[in-house]
Amino acid sequence: MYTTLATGLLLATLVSAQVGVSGAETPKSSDYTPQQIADGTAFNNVSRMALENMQYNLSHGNTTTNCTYGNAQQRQEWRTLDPATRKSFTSAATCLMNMPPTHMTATEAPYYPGVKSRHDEYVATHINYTLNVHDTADFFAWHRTFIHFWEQDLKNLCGYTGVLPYWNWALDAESLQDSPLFTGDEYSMGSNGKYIANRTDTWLAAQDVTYPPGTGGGCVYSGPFANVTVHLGPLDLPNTNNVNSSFQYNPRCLERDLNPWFTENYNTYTNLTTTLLDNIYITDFQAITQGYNSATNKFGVHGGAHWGGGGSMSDFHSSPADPLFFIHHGMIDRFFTIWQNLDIYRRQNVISGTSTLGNSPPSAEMTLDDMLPFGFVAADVRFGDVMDTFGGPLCYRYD
Ligand SMILES: [Cu+2]
Repeated sequence: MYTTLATGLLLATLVSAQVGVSGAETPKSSDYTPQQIADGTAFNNVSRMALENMQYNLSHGNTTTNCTYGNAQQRQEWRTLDPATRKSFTSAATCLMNMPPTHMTATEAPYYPGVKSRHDEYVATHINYTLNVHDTADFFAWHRTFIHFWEQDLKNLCGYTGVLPYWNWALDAESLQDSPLFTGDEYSMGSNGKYIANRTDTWLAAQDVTYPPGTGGGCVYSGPFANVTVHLGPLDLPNTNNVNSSFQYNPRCLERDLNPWFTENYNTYTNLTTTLLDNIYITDFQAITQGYNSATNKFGVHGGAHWGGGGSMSDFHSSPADPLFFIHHGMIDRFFTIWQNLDIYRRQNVISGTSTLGNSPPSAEMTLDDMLPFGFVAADVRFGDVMDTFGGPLCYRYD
């Protein structure tokens, strides 16, 4: 009894010390002016606060691994990479597309006719678990781990020596088609899709939203990925022929349709900052990030950039076919990491929800002891081991 009380007091002391050092209260959007929210000042400010909290937490020995703030890999925004690193990044991504599958067995192969490459094993795994990793408790943790494995493959299978970059959509939100990511030169992420004129607006039943055509629509035509062949999907695209079965072989070009209508409505600094600061409960934060449970925000920053990329990126099931998926989810993971670290004691290990999309069909509340499935990508991972970017198999932070 005395021991418990003493421990409780000690913890209380440590927590209050942490609060004092890290800058007290979790920031709110009302702490900033609309201008500071719109121009990124607020977002950059809170991301620095999150890093300080993270550093403080780690420097006080709260980590159980040898991963430290100092030796963790530091992920950077794509456009801050030097040109040579960008090129080696896209070359390694292409390498996985040209490599035979590494996990699928000969016995399994007949059931997955569209899986022709190591990269396809990622696409197929995402297809297989789509309804178990979106609008679920493990949306953030599963995608965090999924892109971590891809980053490891770039390094271990394709000789990449850099880190996984992320794509800060807010920098491109107002004019996505002019982004340096998509210039189509050899140091870019490849071009937009070839422009297809005379298209009409599209109505999306699930969101009951009508959107205008984007600035591309056809095949990526220059730079990295201009000559890649996509094998799986699409399963859910409007205005197109979708495949009849999940893993059908459907060879075609990589398509994009950069669409600023989405990014200017869902991926501005105002969108990012209000989502980050106005949702203090994980239930709300994960839903609003994905555009669920909101009458006005039907896509969230997650859906906004998927549909903003368009083409292959907008197919719910097979979107990892476009390597852009992985730097998009790098930003989603950065976003989650900032949210966690803004109130690290309460948010590091908080989860909410089940393992079925929108809890349909109903399933059990997930726990941190549940195993997250990675199919052809890698062995399953314990949920609680990937809540911290310094824990379990992970050792990275964002800049
Ligand atoms: Cu996904």
